[in-house]
Amino acid sequence: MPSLNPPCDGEFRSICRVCHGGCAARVTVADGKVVRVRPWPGSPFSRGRMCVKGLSTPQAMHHPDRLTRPLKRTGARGEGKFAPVSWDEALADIAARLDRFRRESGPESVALGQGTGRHHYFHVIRFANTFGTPNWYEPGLANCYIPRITVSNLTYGGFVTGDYYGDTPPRTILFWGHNPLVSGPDGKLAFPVRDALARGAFGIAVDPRRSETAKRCGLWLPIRPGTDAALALAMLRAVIEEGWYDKAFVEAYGAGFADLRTRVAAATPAWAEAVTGVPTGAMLEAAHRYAADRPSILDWGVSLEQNPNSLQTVRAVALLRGLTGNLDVPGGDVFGSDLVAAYPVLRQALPPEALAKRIGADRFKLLGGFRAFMPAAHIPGLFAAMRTGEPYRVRALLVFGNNPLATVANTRGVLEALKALDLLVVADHFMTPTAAMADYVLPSAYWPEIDQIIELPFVAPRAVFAHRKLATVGECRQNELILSDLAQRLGLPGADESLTDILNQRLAPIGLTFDELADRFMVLAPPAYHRYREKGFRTPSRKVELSCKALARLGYDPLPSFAEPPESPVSAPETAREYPLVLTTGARRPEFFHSDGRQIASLRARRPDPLAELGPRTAARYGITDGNWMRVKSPRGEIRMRAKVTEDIMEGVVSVDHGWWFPEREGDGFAALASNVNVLTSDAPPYDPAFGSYQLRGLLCAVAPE
Ligand SMILES: Nc1nc2c(c(=O)[nH]1)N[C@H]1C(S)=C(S)[C@@H](COP(=O)(O)OP(=O)(O)OC[C@H]3O[C@@H](n4cnc5c(=O)[nH]c(N)nc54)[C@H](O)[C@@H]3O)O[C@H]1N2
Ligand SMILES: Nc1nc2c(c(=O)[nH]1)N[C@H]1C(S)=C(S)[C@@H](COP(=O)(O)OP(=O)(O)OC[C@H]3O[C@@H](n4cnc5c(=O)[nH]c(N)nc54)[C@H](O)[C@@H]3O)O[C@H]1N2
Ligand code: SF4
Ligand SMILES: [Mo]
Repeated sequence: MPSLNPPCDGEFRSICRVCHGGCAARVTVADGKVVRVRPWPGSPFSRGRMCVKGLSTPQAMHHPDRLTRPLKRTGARGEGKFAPVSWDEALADIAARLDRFRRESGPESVALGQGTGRHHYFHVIRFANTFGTPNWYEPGLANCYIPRITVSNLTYGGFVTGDYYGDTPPRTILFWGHNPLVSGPDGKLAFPVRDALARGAFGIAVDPRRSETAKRCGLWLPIRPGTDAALALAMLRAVIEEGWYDKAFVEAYGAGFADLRTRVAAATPAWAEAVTGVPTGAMLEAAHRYAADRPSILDWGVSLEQNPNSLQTVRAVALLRGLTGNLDVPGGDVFGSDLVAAYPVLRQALPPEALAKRIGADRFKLLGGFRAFMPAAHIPGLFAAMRTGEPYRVRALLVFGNNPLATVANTRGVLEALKALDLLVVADHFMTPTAAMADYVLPSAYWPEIDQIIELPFVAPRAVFAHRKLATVGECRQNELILSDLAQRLGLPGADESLTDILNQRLAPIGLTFDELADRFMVLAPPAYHRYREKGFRTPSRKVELSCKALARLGYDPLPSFAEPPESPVSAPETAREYPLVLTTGARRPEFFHSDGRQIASLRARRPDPLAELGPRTAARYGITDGNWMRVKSPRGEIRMRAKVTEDIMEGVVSVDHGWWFPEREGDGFAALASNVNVLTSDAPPYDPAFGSYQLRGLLCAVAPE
């Protein structure tokens, strides 16, 4: 493993990974401690800026509550009593137990869980594959990013992100269920988006809230949560019937135009207005500008995926790019340039009979089947298996950087599942509600404490960066190294390969070793456009699949459609009598990354309490006043939030923060259920038929003052 960079004023270039953004940073190390983190100006993605989360890294790394030694449970499960143990003792015992479960109940009885987009992502998959278990999960996947990636691959042969970096600026940016000025890291960073709007791009925001991004847009389309597919179908229809689509492009590169035209014929603006609440005029202006005032970026978010019609919702929105030719053009949405090799996840090590046992794979073919982009287990089924032993026992769960008690739907069900396990191991930076349930809690490294490479933007990369271990706090270890140690103890395939070997393999296509890239810090690919003109798109038809044959072959609808959310005022009027408001959850906040960061004083001071946003008329009707505590209830449970009464949200909609727990209330189980929005959500069917997505946006709720 390479040692520290030669000291240079005690400052090193690195890449912030508090979120999955990747802002370039200058890290000051003194006496082995990270004392300061500031932006590094040379990255085209972060442009000399960082956010409050990244800048607070030294506070987090040297926080008095940080886990610095492995801990073993001494009390009853969940009692929160632990004693320090050595790494050797912890890992020897964990390995011995995993080996026993593997022999007694099959490798599929061991599951792995991980958080979103962390540096160790592919190493967790590698461990699962070589151990022989098909059951790993990440709480996003079915509900985050995988639908967007998979649909892009099926529709135009690759994932695309906005070209915020070239010489041609976008003229129009359509932000759909996405608030990148706050959440930017999904796919790109907030800063270039902010710059593009400041330089005059016309923004359009489809969002029930007038979000930070919507406030900088020329047009806001307030939408009833969960109805995005209806709006997209109507915009597709308008683009076709008004003749705003790019005729030359569609003729040369569109497959299935006539079928799509027939499918969207009934999606009139009046119908869509009745379903979505978006006024017809705004809807048509948005469609016209996106199609005609080019180049245009369509910047989409996770809202499109957190519903049981995620495949067709994402498809409907994706097709706007295909009809308007805003693909692979300067200032539009562009493909990446694969600079480096894929992470060797050793997929071939997983035997076919194990594949067949992956929970949910038989039903959700684009989440867990062989056509899936990154095949994973279906979370509701996996947690049910832990609770019930059906279809087989899942006895152990190893969790790396994930807090399912905060971030997975149906918190009470998750709690029961964790209680039923024979072994729960959690690697994290802090004791969390999930870690407090564990048999072993392992102290993990922060980003300045690890060696890794990162490609940006995610999944459509144009650059690769290296970050190198600069310091170590206590006995904290990088997750990849914890997994490699376990792999060696278990004698798994590939266990002899070091992390440096793996990174060197990945970098071979650009002719650099990890050490060499670490010295250079970043390698950028030159911009590339119009690549389809040579060989077409990377789809079976070599065209943009407006009607998608591959979906039809898998048994899914090749054309997009709308389905009313299963729990809505329209589809569940009985429930709506008691729960008359529409609930949406999880809109991101600048201070926190999901359930992370509540113990960092500077961040918590900016946002001390969990908020529920609602409009003034809605608040008045239920006696709720701004700044006071209130109750939010759903058919599943009840939580306590602080009311934020604001004009910047559609009346009748309540938007509730997610990820809340209270590190300061350790003696009280961190009050893990008190303000946790996933107490209100459900992991019960229906699910999206292709991805298994469940509903987190567009449910029903009621509110009351406290
Ligand atoms: N209701 C509702 N639920 C949601 C969502 C929503 O919008 N609404 N969003 C969903 C989405 S899109 C996602 S992606 C998930 C996210 O869900 P998670 O990935 O579970 O979220 P985090 O809270 O970021 O991560 C959990 C833990 O990772 C730890 N951690 C951070 N970095 C590292 C590291 O490098 N190593 C280790 N070992 N630990 C680390 C943090 O301390 C934290 O305790 O939540 C989902 N849940
Ligand atoms: N600061 C910060 N940044 C983050 C994260 C974080 O936790 N904190 N998480 C990261 C992760 S894993 C993800 S997935 C991304 C998510 O980031 P985004 O994709 O931007 O998603 P959100 O911020 O959750 O929601 C975006 C907007 O959708 C609106 N919305 C809610 N329901 C609906 C709906 O049904 N339809 C429409 N059209 N809009 C709706 C919300 O009001 C919100 O303003 O952020 C990433 N970046
Ligand atoms: S946006 Fe993400 S990567 Fe950038 S400074 Fe903030 S936390 Fe770090
Ligand atoms: Mo996510």
